[in-house]
Amino acid sequence: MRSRFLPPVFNGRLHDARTATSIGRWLGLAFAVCFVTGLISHLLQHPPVWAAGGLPSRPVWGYRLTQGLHVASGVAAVPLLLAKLWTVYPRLFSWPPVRSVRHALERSTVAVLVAGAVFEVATGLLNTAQWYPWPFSFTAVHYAVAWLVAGSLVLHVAVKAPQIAAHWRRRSPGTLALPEEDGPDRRSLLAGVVAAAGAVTVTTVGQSFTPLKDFVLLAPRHPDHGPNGLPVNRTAAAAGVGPIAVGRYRLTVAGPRSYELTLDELRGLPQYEAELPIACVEGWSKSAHWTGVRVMDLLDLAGALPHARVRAVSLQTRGGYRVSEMGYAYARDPLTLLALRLNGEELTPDHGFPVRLIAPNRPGVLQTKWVGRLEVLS
Ligand SMILES: Nc1nc2c(c(=O)[nH]1)N[C@H]1C(S)=C(S)[C@@H](COP(=O)(O)O)O[C@H]1N2
Ligand SMILES: [Mo]
Repeated sequence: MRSRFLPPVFNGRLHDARTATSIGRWLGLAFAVCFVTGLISHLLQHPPVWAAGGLPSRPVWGYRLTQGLHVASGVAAVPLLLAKLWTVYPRLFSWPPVRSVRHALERSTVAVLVAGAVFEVATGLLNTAQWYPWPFSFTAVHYAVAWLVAGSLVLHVAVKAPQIAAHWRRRSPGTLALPEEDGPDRRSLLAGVVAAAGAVTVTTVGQSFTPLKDFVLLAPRHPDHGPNGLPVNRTAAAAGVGPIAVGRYRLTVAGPRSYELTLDELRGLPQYEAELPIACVEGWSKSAHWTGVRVMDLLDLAGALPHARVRAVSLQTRGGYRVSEMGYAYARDPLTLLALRLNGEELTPDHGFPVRLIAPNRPGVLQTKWVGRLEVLS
């Protein structure tokens, strides 16, 4: 039966189990960091009802750190995943394609793992470029497939445990050449892969890790580019928010004792300052200096109960990020502001003039701009 189809023969070191394991552990580490930080991001953005109230508002830089790690590990996974796939692709041609039920199950797990991993890395990367060339909801699908990848990765590691264990004992089973030591070719490949992962990380991580901002050659954003010295994620024009007439602006606080404030009245309330980052889920973050009114003071004026949840509603009339909710830990944090000023100047329209929410340890998508209404819930 093999006369018509002769599968290619690969017996070099670079395609053996040892190389696959060497690259695999770095890839596994990147995926583990990506998965855990992704879960944190999902929890903070879409908390289950029972957790929503008490989500921690500290440390103030928490979300900035975890989301920065999420994007950095995802970016580093690109060259690692490509190298890993190149190392193992000869197995696509292994003959016969299925040897047993167990083998069939193992291969289908790997198929799910490869498809899921490529999907996660590719959609995540496009997300950092704010490009969504697909019809489904990015967050929901990226999150669901992450579980698929995590599950098939655990199975894959379990199935490959003997090879992995042998790797740590510095033997290489299942190869024709049985190399006892690493040859120069394998060392070069590993060095090249690690260098590529390092290079893509260093040239992108500056969009979140400001000390490396001068190296952000491959990142979609530079932390210094934007009005008020802060990048803009969605401009007022893109959000469909026209010029806001100061004389007509009112902040409505709806609660047990509802009231309205003009912009001048807001400016007349005690002003507080906070140094807080915007940490965008699309992969950039930057700290900024905010001045404004404390949300807790506005809630006290409205007679809100201490554990009340709060909803901030934007003057923006359409779009997914016009509304955000916060539990009491955020609402009562003295650093949670309705900001009027940013880095010593009045907010620019693109940063949410006249008033925007800024709270510690929170995804950027929830830092609602152009706030017109605060609602005390339950
Ligand atoms: N009303 C409204 N608020 C919004 C958004 C939006 O589209 N509409 N975008 C959010 C996102 S995704 C981020 S990262 C931050 C960015 O704030 P900045 O543009 O002032 O940097 O604003 C958030 N607030
Ligand atoms: Mo964002």
